[in-house]
Amino acid sequence: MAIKFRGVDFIEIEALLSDDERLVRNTARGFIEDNLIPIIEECNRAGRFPRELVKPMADLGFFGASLQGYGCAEMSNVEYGLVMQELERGDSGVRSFVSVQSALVMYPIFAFGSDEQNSTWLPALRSGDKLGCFGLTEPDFGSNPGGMRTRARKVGKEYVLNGEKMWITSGSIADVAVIWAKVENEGDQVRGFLVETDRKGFKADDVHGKWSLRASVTSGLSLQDVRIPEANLLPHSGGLKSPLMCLNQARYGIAWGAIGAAMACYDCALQYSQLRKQFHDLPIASRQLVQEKLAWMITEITKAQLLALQVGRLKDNGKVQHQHISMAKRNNVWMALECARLSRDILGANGISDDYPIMRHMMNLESVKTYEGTHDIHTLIIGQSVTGIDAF
Ligand code: TGC
Ligand code: FAD
Repeated sequence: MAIKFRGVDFIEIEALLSDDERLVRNTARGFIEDNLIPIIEECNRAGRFPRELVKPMADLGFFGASLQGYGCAEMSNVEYGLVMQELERGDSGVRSFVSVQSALVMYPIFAFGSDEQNSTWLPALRSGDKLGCFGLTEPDFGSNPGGMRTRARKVGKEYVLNGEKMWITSGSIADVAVIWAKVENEGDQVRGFLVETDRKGFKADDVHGKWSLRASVTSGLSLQDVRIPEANLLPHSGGLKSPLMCLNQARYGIAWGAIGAAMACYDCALQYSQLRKQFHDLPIASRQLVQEKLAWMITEITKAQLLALQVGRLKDNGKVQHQHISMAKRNNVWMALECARLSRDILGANGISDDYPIMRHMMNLESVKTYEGTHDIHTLIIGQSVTGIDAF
C-alpha cells in the first residue's frame, strides 16, 4: 500500500503560525521527504547514521538554528521547534543528532564559552565541518547527574580529566566533546570542558545491539589522564545548573520532535485503515473500535501541538520556565509512544514490518522517553513545581 505523508492539522493550527514559520516548516518537511525518507529504513536496518545528510542540513541552517551570530540561522524558538518536528517525522535518531549538535554542543559554547571558543567552534559546528557530543551521563549516574564521578584537576596551566561517560549520542563521530566534570581544586564544582576527541587518553566505543535509535551513533566515552589547556574550560559554566540549562534547550526540541513521530504514525494508520478491508468488504476505518483509536490519536496530537506552540511562544518571549519544558517533553513523548502503539495495532501484522515507519518510530520513542530526563523524572519535576516538595 503506497502511503505518503499529508500533514496533520485538525483545528487549523496552521493559522497560528506566521508566514516565516510556515516557510521554515515546509522547507524542513520537503528536505526530509526528499532526502531522509527514501534511505531511513536502510539506515535503520544497517544501524547506520546517514552522515551524508550532515552538510545538506547545515546548509539549510539546522545546526544552532536559534543562536544569534556566527553564521547561525537566527530562527525563533517556534521555527526551531518546527524543524525538530519535521526531522523527527523522518526519524528520532536524525533529530537526536541535530539536537545534540545544536542544543547540547553549540548552546553551551555560546552560553558559557569565551569569545575565542565561540569564534573557533561555532562557525565550524554550524557548517557541519566539526561535530560534537555532550557527556553528562555516566554508567552509575543517569537521572542523578549530580553524583558524577568524572573529575578535572588543575595542574599548572592545564586540566587533567578522568572518568567515564555512557550513552553519549554522536560520541565516536564527534570532533569535540562537551564534558561535565567536578573540579577537585574548586570544591568539586561541576564545570564544562571542551575536549578535542583526538587528545591522548580520550576513547569512544560505540554501543552495539540497540533496538532503538539505530540510525544514531551512541557511544561510551573514557577519559584517562586527558590533558587539556586551561583555555578549554567553559569559563562561564558553574554548578549543575549549567548542564541542566543545556538540557532545557534539548528537551524543548524533543517536545516538538515527538509530535513529528506521532504525526507520521497517525497519518500512516489513518490511510491504511481507509484502504484495508476486512469483513463485508468494508474498510477497517468504518469500525467504531478503529475510529476510537484514530480519534484518540488526533485529539492527543492536537493537544500536544498546542502545548509545544505555547511553550515555544513563552520561550520566544523570555518567559519560559524549565518546568513548562518538562511538561511538554513528558506529555508529548508519552503521547507519541501511545500513538505509535495504537498505529501499529491498526496495521495488524504489517505494523511490525519496516515497509511502514511505525515500528521504527515506536522503538525510537522508547529511548526518547528515557533520555533527556525520563518520563518519571519529569513527573517529579512537575510535582515539585506544584507542591514545592522535592520527591526525587
Ligand atoms: P537540583 O538541586 O534540583 O538543581 C541544581 C541547580 O540547578 C537548577 N535547576 C535547573 N536550572 C535550569 N534548568 C533546569 N532544568 C534545572 N533544574 C534544576 C536548580 O534550581 C539548582 O540551582 P541552584 O542555583 O540552586 O544551584 O539538582 P538535583 O541534583 O536534585 O537534580 C535535579 C534533577 C533530577 C531534576 C536533574 O538532575 C535532572 O534533570 N535529571 C535528569 C538527567 C537528564 O536529563 N540527563 C540528560 C542527559 S543528556 C541526554 O540525555 C541527551 S539525549 C540526546 C539526544 O540524542 O537527543
Ligand atoms: P536511571 O537513572 O538508572 O533510571 C532507571 C529508572 O529509574 C527510570 O525509570 C527512572 O525514571 C527511575 N528513577 C530514577 N530515579 C528515580 C526517582 N528518584 N524516583 C522515581 N524513579 C526514579 N546522556 C548524555 O549525557 N548525553 C547523550 O548524548 C545521551 N544520549 C543518549 C542516547 C540514548 C539512545 C540513550 C538511551 C540515552 C542517552 N543519554 C545521554 C543518557 C540518558 O540521559 C539517560 O539514559 C537518562 O538520563 C536516564 O538515566 P539511566 O539510563 O541511567 O536510568
